[in-house]
Amino acid sequence: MSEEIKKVNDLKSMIINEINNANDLVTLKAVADKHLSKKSELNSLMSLIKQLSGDEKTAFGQAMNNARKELNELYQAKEKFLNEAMIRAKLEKEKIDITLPGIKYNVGGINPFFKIIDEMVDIFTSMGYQVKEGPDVETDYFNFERMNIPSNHPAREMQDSFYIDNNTLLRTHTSPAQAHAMDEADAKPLKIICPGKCYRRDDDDATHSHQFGQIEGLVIGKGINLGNLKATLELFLRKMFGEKREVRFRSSYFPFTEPSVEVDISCMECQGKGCSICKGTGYIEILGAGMVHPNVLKMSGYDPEVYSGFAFGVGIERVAMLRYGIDDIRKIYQGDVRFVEQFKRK
Ligand code: FA5
Repeated sequence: MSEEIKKVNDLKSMIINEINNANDLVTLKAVADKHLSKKSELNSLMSLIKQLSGDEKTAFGQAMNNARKELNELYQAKEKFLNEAMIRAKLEKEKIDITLPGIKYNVGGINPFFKIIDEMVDIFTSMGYQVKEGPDVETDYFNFERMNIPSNHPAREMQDSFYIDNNTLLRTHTSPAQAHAMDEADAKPLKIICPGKCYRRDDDDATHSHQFGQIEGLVIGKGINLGNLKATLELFLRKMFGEKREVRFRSSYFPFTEPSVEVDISCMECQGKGCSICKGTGYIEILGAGMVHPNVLKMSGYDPEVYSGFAFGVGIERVAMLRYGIDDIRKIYQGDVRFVEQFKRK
């Protein structure tokens, strides 16, 4: 064996050792970069061929080719082996014991406040209403002036309020959302509901809270009349409370509607006989409504000689109380899971 071929074989043996000793893919790649690349020491031995004679050249060339082939095959086999070993180790680590019991996630209930909003939105959208929302923080102008309640009007006192500054307050009812919607509608017909929160300095008791929800409704068009309002509310009340519940319409007063009505439902606790919750009346009031006052129409850019409309404001918690037999409004806000769990998702 020529000295040149011996050099090739010695180097080959050394590289085989290095490949065999590489126990991870990073080390193996480093060995390949060093010994199997174009500029490797093994390839540089090719320059020895110049000093060899004919037959020796052939033998040397063969030895070089065999060395390259053998080393490449060994490298590929080792790479495959290490890859498989890595996957095996990963699988072993991530092994799942399918016989273990699963983790049980408790599904919570939905607060009846939101259940009623969803149900009312379903009922009214099925009648062609669109849902709009107004801001919780209102200006005096939208909360009162645009609702035909000027600064000296006694109706302001009934909604004694939380002010942020002289001109800004937490809205006392969802009715100002009417004015925003009418401004946006640009004197065109409207059919909307606006769910949201309201705030008043009311003393908290079984049926009153300083923070409560309302759903405002507003329909404006040509020839809209009180009969339309009554039919709409009756349909809503029947869908919400069923056929058997007593419903009472009373005439009332709101500065922004004329004529005005209020609607009561027979008390869930005493079925109309009179108890402490309904304060002996047998009924609980759930909404105020009426025909939109001509002044409100005018302030919102509608000609009251051409357009008319009706509006209503329904108390969300009161509907929830009457619907589910909740005897105290405060239970809706207390966050007691035992209470909310009774209103499981279907
Ligand atoms: C109003 O707020 C009028 N904006 C309703 C309206 C809209 C009339 C459109 C005409 C046209 P009232 O103050 O009566 O009206 O409140 C309406 C409903 O909100 C009540 O029937 C009641 O269900 C609910 N509500 C009022 N105050 C409270 C309170 N402190 N706690 C819980 N619910 C309340």
